[in-house]
Amino acid sequence: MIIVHHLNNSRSQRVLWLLEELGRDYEIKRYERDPKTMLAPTSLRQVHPLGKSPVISDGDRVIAESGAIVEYLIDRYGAGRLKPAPGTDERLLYTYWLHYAEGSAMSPLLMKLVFTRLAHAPMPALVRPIVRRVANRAVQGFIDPQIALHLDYMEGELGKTTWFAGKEFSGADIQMSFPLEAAASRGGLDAGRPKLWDFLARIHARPAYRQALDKGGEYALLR
Ligand SMILES: N[C@@H](CCC(=O)N[C@@H](CS)C(=O)NCC(=O)O)C(=O)O
Repeated sequence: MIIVHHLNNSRSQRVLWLLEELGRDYEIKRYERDPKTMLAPTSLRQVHPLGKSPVISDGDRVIAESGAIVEYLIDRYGAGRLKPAPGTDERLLYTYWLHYAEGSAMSPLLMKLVFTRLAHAPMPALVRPIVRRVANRAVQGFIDPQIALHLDYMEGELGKTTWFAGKEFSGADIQMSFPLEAAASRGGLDAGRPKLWDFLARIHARPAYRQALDKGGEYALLR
């Protein structure tokens, strides 16, 4: 039985969605973020030393890192679905976006989250204006332009194909959902990028996506 170690409001929502698309049975083991630090509970480190989500177990195997999980589940249980045929241009796109989501797109979004929190963190009054100034300069001078660069790029690429890896929906779209939902919720995805909004509307309309939401519980990224 596949067990998904599921942290609330996290990337593991993607894994639930994928399992629903694949029609696999699975069990959810739930973990709650610390409301102040937003970190996962240390009990998750008993499953994998980093204690991050998602992590799954499948028999004796423990697999972490969402891209690796998506690849593993599709290779093992997809029966040829949700990934383009080997050797095709679409397959190369699939591999590219599977890596790009966490390797490139998420970096500036995470930086934005950290620097924005830093600017509003409790701190001695004396240093507050300096810290806020530095944080705001980092966001305005570097992070926001980087996010815009990535969003423009993704908008352009989705203008060429229906889904990220071509005409067919694939695991690459599931992997790409998280940076786009994060950008929609807090990272500058504005109305000037209609292809990306249309992508989000199309994935949110998928029955498997809705079923995963019902099972996973609160997913504040959608707000
Ligand atoms: N690149 C990793 C990122 C894993 C990650 O940072 N997960 C977040 C949840 S979205 C987490 O576990 N945060 C809580 C913590 O760091 O304690 C992946 O895609 O699996």
